[in-house]
Amino acid sequence: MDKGNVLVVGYAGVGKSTLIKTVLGETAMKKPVGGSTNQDFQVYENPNISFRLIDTTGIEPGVFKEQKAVNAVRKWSGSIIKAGKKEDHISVIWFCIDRYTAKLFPKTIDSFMDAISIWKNVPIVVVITQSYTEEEANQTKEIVEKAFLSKKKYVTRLADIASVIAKPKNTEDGSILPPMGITELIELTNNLLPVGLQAAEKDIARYNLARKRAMSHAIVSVATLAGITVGSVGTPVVDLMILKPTESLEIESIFKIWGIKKTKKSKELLKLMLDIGTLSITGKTIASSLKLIPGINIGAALINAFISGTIVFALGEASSYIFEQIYTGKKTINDLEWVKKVLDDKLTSTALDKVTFSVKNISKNADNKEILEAVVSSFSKKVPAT
Ligand SMILES: Nc1nc2c(ncn2[C@@H]2O[C@H](COP(=O)(O)OP(=O)(O)OP(=O)(O)O)[C@@H](O)[C@H]2O)c(=O)[nH]1
Ligand SMILES: [Mg+2]
Repeated sequence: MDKGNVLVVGYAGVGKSTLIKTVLGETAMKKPVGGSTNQDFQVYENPNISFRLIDTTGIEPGVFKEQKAVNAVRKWSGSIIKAGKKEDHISVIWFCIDRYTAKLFPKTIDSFMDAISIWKNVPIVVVITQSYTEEEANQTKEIVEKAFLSKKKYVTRLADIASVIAKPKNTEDGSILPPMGITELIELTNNLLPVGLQAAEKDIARYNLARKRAMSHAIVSVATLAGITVGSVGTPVVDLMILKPTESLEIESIFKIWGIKKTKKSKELLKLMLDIGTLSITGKTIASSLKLIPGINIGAALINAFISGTIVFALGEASSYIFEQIYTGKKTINDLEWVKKVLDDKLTSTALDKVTFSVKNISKNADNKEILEAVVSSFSKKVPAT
């Protein structure tokens, strides 16, 4: 399929590459496409989406470097035009900015517009990255709008302002801020492409389903790591109630990804899921069955960390599945019996088998990352029948 090209520019370190990875997926990021040897302009694509993303080296604040970055974009754009290949032309520009660099924007908008001046009528989307609170996002938005309003010729170029979080963030108080705004950015970018390049609505919907799935997995990883940390206690038996806050954040964050409306019914559903998550499987059951396995030579803290990680992981995977089924309309929010069954299956029998099978592969002095890997790989492996 013919694709649009989106040039991703902005200040250094605001999260351009991270955003591209979330929009296109890890695998797309492994290898840039095309024969370009220019390290400052890397082209990435995913075969299933209507546009490529061109990652650029960030603009360092500071006069000399800024001018250098401006010249680099001008020169590169000029070379694209000169080469005369229409399929390489830029169709949309994402300008990435975060709450810190926003303060510099009014002073740098002229250089920025100068850098992209070759792409005369190309729409610009300002992407506010790492947009953790609405208040910060709004302040940033206001600065951006004002700067674009400062000159008549700039006003018409600003097509939209989008706020995103590209990667879940763990805060110090232990909460999880889920990714957001990604599928919306994909949709609005598709709509800005020349009509011939736009993907059909159903293709975009299918693609965004895959993105939501990937973002759910990212949350499950972050939450599992938190569960491993919390659960790493040296007592013979782990009290699973200590995982409740982590599990609650995990379920809530995944719920947000799927954009299901928060109603009385959905709150009930979340509560049910959390209750099953903390109660259906007891640490005692797992811990005592572990003792029956010959050849386990890791300490109680590691065993507990692994059990905790497994439970948070299994709950997260089950939640992702449940919310996806509801989002796609295959199940409804009223299907509580079905929800119970999914959770029971995933948490009780499956988790127990996986724990007892994989715990043997953990080394004596494993760190939390190694335990996370063991948890994840135990779920991707088939457990042999015993
Ligand atoms: N948690 C979280 N971290 C982010 C997010 N976006 C960026 N980061 C982090 O911010 C740092 C910089 O992100 P990059 O994606 O490398 O930024 P960049 O704009 O490509 O930087 P340059 O290529 O140097 O211009 C990395 O440590 C990222 O992990 C986000 O949405 N959430
Ligand atoms: Mg980068």
